[in-house]
Amino acid sequence: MSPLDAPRTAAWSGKEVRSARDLAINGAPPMFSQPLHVGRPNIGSHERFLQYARDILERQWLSNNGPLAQQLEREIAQYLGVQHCIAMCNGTIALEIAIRALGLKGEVIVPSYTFVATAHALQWQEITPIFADIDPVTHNLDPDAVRRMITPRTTGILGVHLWGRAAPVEPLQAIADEHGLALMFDASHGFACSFGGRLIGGFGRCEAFSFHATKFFNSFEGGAVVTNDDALAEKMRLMRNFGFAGYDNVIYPGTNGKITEIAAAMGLTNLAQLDEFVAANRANYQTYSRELTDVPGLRLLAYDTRERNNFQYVVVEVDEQFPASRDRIVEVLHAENILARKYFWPGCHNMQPYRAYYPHAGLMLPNTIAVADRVVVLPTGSSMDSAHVRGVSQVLRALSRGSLAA
Ligand code: T4K
Repeated sequence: MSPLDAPRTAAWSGKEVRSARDLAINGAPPMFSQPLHVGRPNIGSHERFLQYARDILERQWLSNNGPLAQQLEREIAQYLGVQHCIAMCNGTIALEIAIRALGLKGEVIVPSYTFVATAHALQWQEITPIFADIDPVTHNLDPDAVRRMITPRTTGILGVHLWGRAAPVEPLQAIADEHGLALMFDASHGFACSFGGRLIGGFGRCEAFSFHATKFFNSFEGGAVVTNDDALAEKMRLMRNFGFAGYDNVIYPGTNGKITEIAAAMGLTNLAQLDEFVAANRANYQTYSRELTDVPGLRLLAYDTRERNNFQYVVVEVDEQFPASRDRIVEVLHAENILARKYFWPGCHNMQPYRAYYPHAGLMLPNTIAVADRVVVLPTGSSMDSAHVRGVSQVLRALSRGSLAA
């Protein structure tokens, strides 16, 4: 079954919101019978996946660099146009292994406006994440802010391609070169997205992807580091498997970062249908764009039409022209079974242990704080269609009439 034929779980009630009494938060039935999620998995052909699963059971090879894991690595490397893909059990371990293989220590500069795993992957290894501010328009690291955070203890920069829009790759590379720092990227949002016409994956020393269930491309849980550096790739392969270089021969300290065969099967299944997932996301994005274009106080994050994007995240910024606060919007939407998210509020610097370690970090992060306070991420994905998007948009449009906002 194609993902686009999959049963729609969240039926639109057909409700029209004309007055405050029509809102679920005021006791009316919700807009949708089931929750609409940010991060509902895109799932490819069930039949293809089940065939892979049957093969795995027949072969009795379940993990440890099995044939499907190797095939997934080959297909991803080819798709991204990179030399090496080292598949991992999740995106966080992919980050941790890449960070360790690069020999980062001391301090590493990261954005605070990201999923907390980016910072945790450093902290877990007793490396201090130093939070640099973002550009309020791109939501990505501001190169000038990065410069300001460099100290004699800095060993690297960990950029994030937030929302699948590339971090400022060239200025960051220039800063890294100038100061002798390693540059790597958290590309968890960036699968099938491009910068300068090149797919994300080949920038910096290496890039780490997440293939978590909620990501545009998933392998249940999973991830990968991709690189064009042969020696780095070899090191990461060893680290992923306890440092084993053959039977009974450990030549490196390592961990268990291996991807299972069943996860690789899901990855291969979904890799074959990436274009369909992008098309579904793009269609939803375009419908949101049409529906919300003239709503004062709401601004849909734009994607550069010259680049490829996976349109995984439908990001709306709420400003003071809108009669309801961002938090009120989220509350109203949740009551309607529309599980919008406040990603990545309140910023890593406001989460533990960072908040306790650096209580004044926010002084250097005005744009991070402002953006985190005004963003709401709306549901999308291949289990949603234009009727769902119109239902979500209808609630937002109704709220924009001040009388319903209170
Ligand atoms: N770096 C960045 C920039 C990242 O965004 C992430 C992950 C990472 C690193 C780390 O990669 P991994 O180690 O996770 O591979 C979710 C995901 O758990 C997380 O992977 C993701 N970023 C982050 C942005 O979102 P939560 O806590 O917001 O997810 P959760 O459990 O609320 O799920 C979101 C929605 O998806 C829910 O409403 C339900 C729905 N859902 C979820 C799952 C797992 C489903 O419908 N089916 C499912 O199987 O973090």
